Amino acid sequence: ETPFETLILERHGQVMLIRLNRPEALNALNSTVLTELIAVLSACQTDPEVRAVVLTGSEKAFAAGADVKEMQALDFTTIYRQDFLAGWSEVAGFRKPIIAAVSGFALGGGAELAMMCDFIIASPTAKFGQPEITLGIIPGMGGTQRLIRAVGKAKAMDLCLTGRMMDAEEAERAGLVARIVQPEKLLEEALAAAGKIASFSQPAVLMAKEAISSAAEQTLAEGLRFERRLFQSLFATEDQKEGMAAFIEKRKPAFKDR
Ligand code: CO8
Repeated sequence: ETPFETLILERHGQVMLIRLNRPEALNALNSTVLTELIAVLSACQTDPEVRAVVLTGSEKAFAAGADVKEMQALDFTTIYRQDFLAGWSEVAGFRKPIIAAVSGFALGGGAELAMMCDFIIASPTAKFGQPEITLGIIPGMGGTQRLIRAVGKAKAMDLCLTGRMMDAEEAERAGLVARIVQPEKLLEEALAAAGKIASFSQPAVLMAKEAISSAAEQTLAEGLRFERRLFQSLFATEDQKEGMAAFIEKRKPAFKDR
């Protein structure tokens, strides 16, 4: 009943589960996926009933990259004039929490899409890589920028220059993956994490995401000041009063997002 060609949507309480669904192409990201994903995220952004998102693929592949068959015939002036791939920044700009649940291949644009999410929960079968170099190109939606921030220069260079894949364990050790969970528990754990996040005061959740996301873009001094201002502003909310009163009274808080 989903109106989308490349996505399957499932509501789990206040969490929207988005499944990439192009099994014939290992969920390769073509322009339809981009258009549909932006439409869904934009709807999630405005829907007050959606408080967190989980993005996943299939057991075999989160996404095996940009769609090579779609890209093959493109030439420079065409993709430069349309600013090819610029649309993906809308995914990175999604303001509510979004968790990537990764099983199988997360390659090229697939790895980059996972890195646009706030954190990655992976099954032991997950394989991350930036194989663009093997195609005569380089990563184009953040691979050279987000990967180095996640795993440091040594591994970012290694992955982007050799095109090799790293497994879930290496990715977790390197800081790319937040948790590894058994394949049959992957979605359950990602949905539980998203559900937990959804239960907290939304202003605090959004500000936590905004503060952490800004870290890469400013100096430490500016970042600390930004964090402190956001922190201070939360004392203008009823939820701060409620959260602290509930703690002291040893009861569950009833947050109102105000
Ligand atoms: N694009 C299009 N089709 C793909 C892609 C892809 N990236 N990956 C797999 N497929 C297709 C295969 O062509 C195949 O189709 P068919 O049955 O019609 O031949 C089907 O999916 C199944 O794939 P395989 O038979 O190859 O499956 P294997 O299990 O043997 O191998 C691999 C799995 C190792 C993942 C292999 O498919 C592979 O190497 N895929 C390409 C990976 C790759 O190079 N990805 C990087 C693409 S470049 C990129 O992402 C640029 C980033 C810029 C951002 C763009 C964002 C939109």
